[in-house]
Parts: sequence; C-alpha cells; structure tokens
Amino acid sequence: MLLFKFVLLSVIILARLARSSDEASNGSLSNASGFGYELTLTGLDAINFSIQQNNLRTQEQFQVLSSDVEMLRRTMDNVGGTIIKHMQQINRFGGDALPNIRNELELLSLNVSQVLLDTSQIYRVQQTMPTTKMLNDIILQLLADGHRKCAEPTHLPQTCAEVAPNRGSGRYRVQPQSGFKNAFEVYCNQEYEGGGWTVIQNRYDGSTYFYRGWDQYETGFGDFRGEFWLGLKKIHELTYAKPHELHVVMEDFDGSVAVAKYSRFLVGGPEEKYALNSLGNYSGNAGDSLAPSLGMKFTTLDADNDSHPPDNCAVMYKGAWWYAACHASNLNGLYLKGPQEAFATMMCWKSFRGYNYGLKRSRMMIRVSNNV
Ligand SMILES: [Ca+2]
Repeated sequence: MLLFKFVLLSVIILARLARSSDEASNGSLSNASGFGYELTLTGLDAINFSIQQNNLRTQEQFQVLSSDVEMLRRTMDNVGGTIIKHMQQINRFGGDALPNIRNELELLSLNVSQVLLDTSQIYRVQQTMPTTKMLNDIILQLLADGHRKCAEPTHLPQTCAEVAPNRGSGRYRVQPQSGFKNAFEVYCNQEYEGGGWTVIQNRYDGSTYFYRGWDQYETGFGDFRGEFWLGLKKIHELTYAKPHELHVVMEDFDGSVAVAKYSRFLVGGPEEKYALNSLGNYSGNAGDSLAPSLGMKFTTLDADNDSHPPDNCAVMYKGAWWYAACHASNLNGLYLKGPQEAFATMMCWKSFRGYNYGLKRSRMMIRVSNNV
C-alpha cells in the first residue's frame, strides 16, 4: 500500500512537471523546457520500471500462493480420506481409535486456517492488480505524450538571423511565424556582412536553367548546394513575418563586384501575384536598377502580370521578374557570359554593366533589418 501511494504521488508530481514544461515550451521556448521534458521522461521511465518490477513480483507471489492452495486442497482431500478411514476404524474398533482421529482433526484445522490466511492474501493481491494495471496505463500514456512532444520540433529559428553565427553557412529549417506558417528549408549565408542572410537567389555558372513557369517560381527550384531560386511563397512569408533588407551582390567576368542594397524588401502574397511592395532606401555601388520593378507583380513565361499590354515581358526577355514594361534588371534571365549582341535577355543589371552584358554571378540575400 505504501508503494502504491509513493507511485501515485510520483505520477502526480511528474504530470505537473510535464504540464509546467508545456507552459515553458509555449512561452520562452528556452532550453530549459527540453531539459524539463528529459527530466520528466527519465522520471517516468524510472516509475515505469518500478511498476513493471512490482507487477512481476505480484504475479510471482500469486503463482506461489496458487500452488500453495493447490497443495493444501490435495492435503485436505487426503485428510478427508483419512477421516473416512478413521470413521471406519471407530465403527470397527470403538474408542481406541479416538486419539489418532483427534490428531488428524487438529492437523486438518491448522491446514484450513492456513488456507483461509492464504486465500485472504490472494484476495488482497487481486485487489491491487487492477490498480497496478491502471497505473501502468497512465504511465504508458504519459510516456507516449512525452515522446511525442520530444519528437516534435519545439523551436525553429524564424529566419537565418536567429541561427547562431558559429554554426556556419548551410541549410537550415526555419519557421517565419511560429505556430502559424509552415516550416521550410533555406540556405543561410553566415559569412557575408556578419552573417544571418537568407539566400533567395544564387547563380554563378549557368548550371541551372532559370527560364521556367509560374509554379516553379512560386515553390522554388535548383539546389541549395549550387544554383537556385528559393521560391516566391517562402520569400513572401519571410519578408512579411519580419522586416527584411535586400542585398544584391553581383560580379562580372572581369572580377568587379557591385552591390545594390535596399533597406526594406517586401514581397506580397499569391493574391497579389507576389508584387514587390517595398524596396525602402537604395544604397550601394551597383546603381538602382530595381526601381522600375517597385509595385510590380511577378511575371513568368506562362503568367503575364506585367504592365506591357501587348506582350509578356518574361517571354520577350527570357526570364522571370517583377517586370513593368519591361525592366532595368533581369537577374533570372539567360546565363550568357559577358558582352552580347542580344539585348537584355541575359542576367543583367542596367546600371552595373548595361543591357548587353551577361553577368558572371548574382546573389540575392535578405536579412532581418533592425533599422525600420
Ligand atoms: Ca504583358
């Protein structure tokens, strides 16, 4: 009974621990919540082990008592047989057989007392059995809950800015708005200007084809280890969850690097055709060739949302962009190397190398901005 009370008390304490751990994970999302769960699970494992041991002991005890009862039943059968034998002796020999019969009866009385004692013990064990099973069920349920909660990610960074700088550049799962938006994978650049940058576009050798349709530009394509486009939906979610700045870092085939910086980069949602709703202030040495795109919807070869009535700018200039009628930059255009006779169909930035030059490298990176 004492053991039962101890186990029940432990379960209550651990349930409270689990609940307070829940509250912690909903609140500050600190490491302490994970630690609390580990503590809870360790405690639950210990109790579960203890319960199983107790259960085993009870079952063993029950088996021993059952065999004792069986043995006593046989003894009583024998005694019954002996009484009948002595009754026959009394009938045959009279009072001479009485002392023997009295001894047999005393033995029988002792055995019956023992049987009664053992039976009441068995009854008590049986009474505790459902309680043990009930506790086992509670423990198993708590353990299952604990394991489920541990399997779920308790905290993902909202953006690359929350990834510790010393973890280096690479792929990370982010959740722009905790508990509301879906989590997804991004590539974080941790070297450029202090790190914390989410790369939304990366091109440097033309290995990935960029002249693609709406669905591809919406969901993203390419490979984080190489060239890629992150995807308009993710860019929208990131820039709406928190204010972001945009840096466009470009390089030509002569080794010159130019940067265009925008203080507030904001891309609308699907109902706005991922319009470029804000750019903020421009700075840098590449010149502002994104200005004509401000307020424009995104256009792809199969979705004409530009302000050029007769034609689709994406088809005319072999890219996908926030075209107006049509552009001063075309960073998703064809990968053509250096000077070209072709006009503005390549990956170009008008104020850096003009409309007839295919750039070597283009990287568009966004980072949470504190200057808004
Ligand atoms: Ca058009």
